Amino acid sequence: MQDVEEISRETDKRRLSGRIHILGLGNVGTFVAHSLAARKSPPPITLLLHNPGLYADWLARKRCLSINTNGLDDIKTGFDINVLNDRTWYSLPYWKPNGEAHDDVVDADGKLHIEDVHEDLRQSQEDDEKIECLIVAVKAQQTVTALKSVSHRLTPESTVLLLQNGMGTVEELNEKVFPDPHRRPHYMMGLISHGLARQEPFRVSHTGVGTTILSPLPAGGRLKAGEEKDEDWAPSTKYLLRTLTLTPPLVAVAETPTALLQYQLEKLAMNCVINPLTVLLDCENGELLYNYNITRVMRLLLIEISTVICALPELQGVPGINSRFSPERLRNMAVHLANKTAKNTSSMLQDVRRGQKTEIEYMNGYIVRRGEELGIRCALNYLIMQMVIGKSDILTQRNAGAIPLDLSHLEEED
Ligand code: KPL
Repeated sequence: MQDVEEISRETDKRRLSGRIHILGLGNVGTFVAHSLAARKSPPPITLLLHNPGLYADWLARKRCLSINTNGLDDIKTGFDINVLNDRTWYSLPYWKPNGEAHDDVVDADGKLHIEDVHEDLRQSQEDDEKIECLIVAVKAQQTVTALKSVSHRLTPESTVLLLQNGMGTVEELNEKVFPDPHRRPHYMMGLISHGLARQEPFRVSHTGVGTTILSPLPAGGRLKAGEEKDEDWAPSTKYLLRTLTLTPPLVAVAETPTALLQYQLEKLAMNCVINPLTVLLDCENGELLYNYNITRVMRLLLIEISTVICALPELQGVPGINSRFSPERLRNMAVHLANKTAKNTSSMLQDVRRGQKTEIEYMNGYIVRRGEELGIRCALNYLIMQMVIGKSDILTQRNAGAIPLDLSHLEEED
């Protein structure tokens, strides 16, 4: 809490509560919440669960987040909860108002009493407390819906940190959720390279130590060429940045907006080739290698991607852009990454197999949109994007048409 006091002292603004809200509890959200809770003096944390089913999972996991490293579970508790039910957020604090912890709703053989879930929700208060710091770790394609559910709790003093794959969500949020520039929150972006794999809800395994690169965005969200002046960031932005960079498991560093943008674009270029190709060829990342035809496809896609990135107005005047984003360097990086993650099923292929919408519109779609603004036609990236959407629709329809068979009577006869 020392950070909150320091930052409040530096400004004449109202004192910050220091509370951090987290929306999206997949791998990244769970890892960040757990890391914050592992601090010597953890900030107050509220996990935002977007439906009562997720709250039931939370109770079944005994209100704990766990990170598994080298086979050992590290368990953290003490999180306050908000649950979204019928468009209203309900507050379920970790401690009851009388200071007691909640009773266990899971019996000795691990069974959840569902009536307790509903009772908890019935007894809880509506929560429309303003949010100072919000960490958003939902997928790019869910960001607008997720932010709409909390937009009434965000103010121009709030800071929203987006931690996700893909690009273009800030532009979409400005258009669809915060159209009035005077009522927008401050934005921060981040890029996580830790290896994380889901084991079950609220339990994630940390498979490789990476870094977290963070940067606030200038007002409005998009950078302008040569605009790298020392901004006086808002108190909630400074607080969130300082808290995260002082949270050891995240290995977080603060960068300038232009430096972060370049890391994001490198990651985007990798995702624009590996992810859609693994979907279309239904293969592991490593299977894209040592294949002349696929190498040609990668190279052609990267030529378009490189042309768009090198022409981006926000990067003009940045030294070394043309060599950092040359098709050759990007291809070497893609080959290296596909090799390093050879046995992985890409996140996009996992989404397609689960029948979920993919991030393609925030990957190749982003390149196509930025290309259009600059008069560069990206026919190949457009084609790849349409193929991925088409393939994922075919699979969804196929699954919807599958006839569910009730085989329980056969099991009974055995
Ligand atoms: O980031 C990835 C993803 O799957 O989204 C890669 C690097 C392609 C690893 O699978």
